[in-house]
Amino acid sequence: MHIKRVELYQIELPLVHPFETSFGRESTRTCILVAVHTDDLIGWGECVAMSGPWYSSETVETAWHVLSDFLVPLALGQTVDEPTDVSGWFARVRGHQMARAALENAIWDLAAQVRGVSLTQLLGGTRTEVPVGVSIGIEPTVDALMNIVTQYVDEGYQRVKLKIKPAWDVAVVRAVRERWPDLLLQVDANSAYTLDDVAILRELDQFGLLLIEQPLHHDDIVDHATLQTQLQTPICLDESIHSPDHARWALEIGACRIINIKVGRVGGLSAALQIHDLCAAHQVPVWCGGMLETNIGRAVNVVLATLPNFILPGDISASARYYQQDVAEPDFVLSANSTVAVPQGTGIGVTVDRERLAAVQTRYVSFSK
Ligand code: NPQ
Ligand code: MG
Repeated sequence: MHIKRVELYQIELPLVHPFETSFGRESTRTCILVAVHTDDLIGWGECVAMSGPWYSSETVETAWHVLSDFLVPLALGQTVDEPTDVSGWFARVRGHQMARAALENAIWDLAAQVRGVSLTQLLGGTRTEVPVGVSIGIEPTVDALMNIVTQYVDEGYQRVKLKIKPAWDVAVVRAVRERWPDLLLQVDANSAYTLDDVAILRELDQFGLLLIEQPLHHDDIVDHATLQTQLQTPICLDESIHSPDHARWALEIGACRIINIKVGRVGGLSAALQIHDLCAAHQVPVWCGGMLETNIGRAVNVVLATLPNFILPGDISASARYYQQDVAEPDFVLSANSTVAVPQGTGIGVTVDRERLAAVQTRYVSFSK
């Protein structure tokens, strides 16, 4: 494959329902789509950075800059056959995982198309459907939260994740657990607690949670290792794990018993595959996290979740959970057994709706060589 052109599209999609976490509340999703052109094919990737530096230090603006000024120039003109070579091009670039992932993933899409296979086949995935769950944000009242959980359970989701933060934790989890004693349930604090809050976090042990996600500092593994010795419930790390090395360090010191893999957070599919294999070697289960992706990023998440160590349901909800109309089709829909079907087409298996893309596009640039 010869990379002759790269386009960046900044898009804005209204969320069907505001999404609140311990770091803030979002009503629209701004993100960047990357299109990589060879002579006759286009590969698509999604940059999951938020509009502000609230989940991680990356933003749409930092990604637009690093892609335009550093990563795209390193890719333009390259001839590549193995998509695992791409991360080597970016080796000198420090950080900016989400920007790198968008470009690398577009080349994975191309690599599968060139071979006439689905990305699942290229990765060696074996599943035709993957178990999924739903991530539910913080609501104004417990009643409002209970109504939303009821809605999703009635839709068929068999795993629920609740966002928590101090003073929105034990009481909320208790209410949900008492109403649905057998529901697969987990919580995500997005780093809202410190080791001073151990007593509160230990109270969560009574609810039979699958995991407690990222309770402490977004860049910590040492305090999480200390906390894990005091909790029955497995700690799952998200924000702290932004490379295969971070995964290795976390496993070596016992900072977590589960890892949430997000292809954007860790720098691309190559890194995600390395973390999947490392965790499998340590008998540590993983699941696929979500960043409110469009169907382009969602397709990659579904494909990743077909790998054998993706044992727990992912935050890969149906497309309609976030957007009234997506930029790519077909939508992912929830099946009766709380799964979504794996795309069967070549590449990532979804097609960009050019009319919809034009309607939601707020910025564009094209680079050629
Ligand atoms: C998490 N995702 O697991 C992230 C948090 C998150 C599904 O909980 C815009 C873009 C808003 C990305 C809100 C889920 C977001 C976002 C929350 C990511 O921690
Ligand atoms: Mg998380």
